[in-house]
Amino acid sequence: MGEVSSISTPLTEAEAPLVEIDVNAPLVGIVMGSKSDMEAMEKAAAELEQREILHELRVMSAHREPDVVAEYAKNAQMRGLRVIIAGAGISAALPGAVAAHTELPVIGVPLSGRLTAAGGLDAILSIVQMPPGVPVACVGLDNARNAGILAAQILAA
Ligand code: RP5
Repeated sequence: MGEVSSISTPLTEAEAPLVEIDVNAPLVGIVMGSKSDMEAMEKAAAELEQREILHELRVMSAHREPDVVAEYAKNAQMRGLRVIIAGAGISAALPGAVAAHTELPVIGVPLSGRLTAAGGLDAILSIVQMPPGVPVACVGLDNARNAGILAAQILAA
């Protein structure tokens, strides 16, 4: 385990859980529905790398491993993550499934791939058409680079 931040002034209720967060903890979680998404999603990681923003890459499927996704999203804020980037193709439920379990901003990346219908429109609509009250930001098709830049902008705001 790495260094732990310390605060000498009294903490508010909201600040209290933060003292345990490892200072080397990732700020951005990059998740994707399949290993086959990795090549596209690494472009988000490259943008964060360039800006020296700590991040992690994980593969987890909303449909094949729903419990893993729920657990990851529920623990994300407590682990120190501030933004989650989620990429998926076809019936791209992952960004929405993550957003259902966290109040952190979620950026969805619709991916085209070998199984896509309508050239990626399937994933675009799956990610964009979230129900009111559960937002997911959506970048362009296969544009994980923009997700990395947007995550950096959110962190800088
Ligand atoms: C989606 O299904 C994944 O995000 C991926 O884009 C697509 C195909 O997955 P694989 O069959 O390659 O694992 O859930």
